Amino acid sequence: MTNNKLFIQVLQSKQTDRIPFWYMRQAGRYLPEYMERRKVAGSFLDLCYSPDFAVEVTLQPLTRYHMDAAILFSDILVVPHALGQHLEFRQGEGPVLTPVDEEKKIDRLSMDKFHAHLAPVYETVSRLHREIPNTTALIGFAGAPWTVATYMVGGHGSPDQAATRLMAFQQEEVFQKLIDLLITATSEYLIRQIEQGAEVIQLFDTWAGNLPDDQFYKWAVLPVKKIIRNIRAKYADIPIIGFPRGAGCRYPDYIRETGVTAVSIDTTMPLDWVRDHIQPLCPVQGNLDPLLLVSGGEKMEMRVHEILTKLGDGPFIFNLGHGIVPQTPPENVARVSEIIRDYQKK
Ligand code: 1CP
Repeated sequence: MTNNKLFIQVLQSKQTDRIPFWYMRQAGRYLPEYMERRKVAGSFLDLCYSPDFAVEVTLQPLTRYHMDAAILFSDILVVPHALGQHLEFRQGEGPVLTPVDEEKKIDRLSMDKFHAHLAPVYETVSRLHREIPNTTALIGFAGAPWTVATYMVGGHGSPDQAATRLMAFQQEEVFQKLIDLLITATSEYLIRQIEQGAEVIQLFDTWAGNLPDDQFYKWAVLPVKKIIRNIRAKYADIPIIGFPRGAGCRYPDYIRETGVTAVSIDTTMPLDWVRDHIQPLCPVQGNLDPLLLVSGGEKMEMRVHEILTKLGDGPFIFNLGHGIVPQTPPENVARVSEIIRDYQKK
């Protein structure tokens, strides 16, 4: 049976008349209606764990821009939170966790209350499944184990993930234990999202690019491969998009080894190279620089056209190369959406 959702058709490598689009972090602080809701909800985590608010915030960008996909409003760090790690989001500081950097701290993490803790997220997925327009696809997501581990071990975001890379060298077996726990937790978490109606899964590996070769294979490729195997044992046909940000020339190996359905490419990837070396392997999603979406104007429009011309023969989904940033003018998002919608395939 043909799926009537454009986004899913492209993930099945089918020809489409129009290029589907959505934006990573399409819900969030650049939207005044989000800030309004966030104030009422209290903290960011309250927003994530309140199905009423989370559903509303997920739908806000769709009301404005009619993307082809909605992404569940949550965060990659609800997984460590549900495993028992302390987590808060401080104003202007981002996430703060109590570091899990020794074996005894890893041993204290547990799956016992995991699904009970995440029940509101499952509820949000289930409601979204019922409420989104019938031509819009619903994306569920999680962080890939490596990226989630960088926050768990370091206790916060960092530009070089040094604490975690060091742990992977100095206490490899202990670190492997943490990654194994994340493989189990993430697989179960995503399977539940699919049960509740997520039609596509995206795995965010924001910090994969900082890993040297052998480490990239060990911590970015293998864990994702195992998660995909676990999911596909239950849901053989579910499309899974990988985002190994910064993988560079390792994208093709990542695709072949992990078994992802499609990849999200970051801003650094040369379009000609992507067309010649990645699109023959799988559908591609990307890769406008989020800062061009801030600056707008002719430069932004020219780049959008260039991306569409070079990758638009497909299979292709228009997106950014990383998430929307808070200072983005909403009218620039409207303009890019309009250009993509008007773009006619040759
Ligand atoms: O309101 C606020 O102040 C919170 C800002 C915010 C938002 C809106 C955070 C904190 N997370 C989110 C939502 C979010 N995070 C989504 C929702 C769906 C959507 O796309 O609309 C998704 C998919 C994420 C994923 C996420 N969280 C990633 C992976 C993708 C990426 O952007 O690299 C990462 C690394 C995080 C961690 C995180 N959460 C929030 C912040 C500020 C950060 C980054 C911290 C850092 O820079 O290290």
